[in-house]
Amino acid sequence: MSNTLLITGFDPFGDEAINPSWEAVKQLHGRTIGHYNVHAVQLPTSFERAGAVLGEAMEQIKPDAVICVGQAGGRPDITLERVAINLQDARIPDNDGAQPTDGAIVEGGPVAYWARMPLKAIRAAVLEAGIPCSISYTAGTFVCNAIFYWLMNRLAEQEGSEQMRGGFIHIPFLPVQAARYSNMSSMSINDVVKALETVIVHLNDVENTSDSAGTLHGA
Ligand code: PCA
Repeated sequence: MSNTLLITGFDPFGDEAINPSWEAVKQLHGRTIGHYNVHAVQLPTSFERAGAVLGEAMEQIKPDAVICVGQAGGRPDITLERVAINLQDARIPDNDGAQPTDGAIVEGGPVAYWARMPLKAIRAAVLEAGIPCSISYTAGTFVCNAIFYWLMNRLAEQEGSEQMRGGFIHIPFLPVQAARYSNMSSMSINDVVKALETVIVHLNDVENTSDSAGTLHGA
């Protein structure tokens, strides 16, 4: 079987000179991992442009699955996002200087979409590989949540994509970024790449619904 997987990373934003999501996904470009030929594309950290660039890439590549990856500075582990919400509310300007507050991503769209990945089975596989990983119930309200919502909305509306896998993964800072702060979490690029490889290999696993990923704190 030869399927195509589109994986995206973002360009640097805010005070950062690099974005670990792009540093990691570009290492996967052109490789065959599990059942997939992997194609990596960079998205701009822009509310206005990110969806258009992703849409264009999907037209060209016609992927069988899409995973978007973004930086979540301060998070200590790989976080598999469970839900995308129809809200953009930016704490800092994006790379176009835009800072939308309190707006919908898709006017009149559903409040939220679930990820289309077996998150618990994937989490178990990533942990088994020795890499810290958890399920997250918020991708925030910045560009990452926006592209996640945009993707899931597109998969919901596009004919023939009922079975398509799609989702969003946040990753920590790399050590070189964390070194500029005090007490900041980080993860090595090798571990991030290995985690993403593991996600791809297990993308079509049967979900382990008896494995609770619940949290008391919502953190
Ligand atoms: N992280 C940001 C947007 C781009 C990125 O890598 C976010 O979490 O929204």
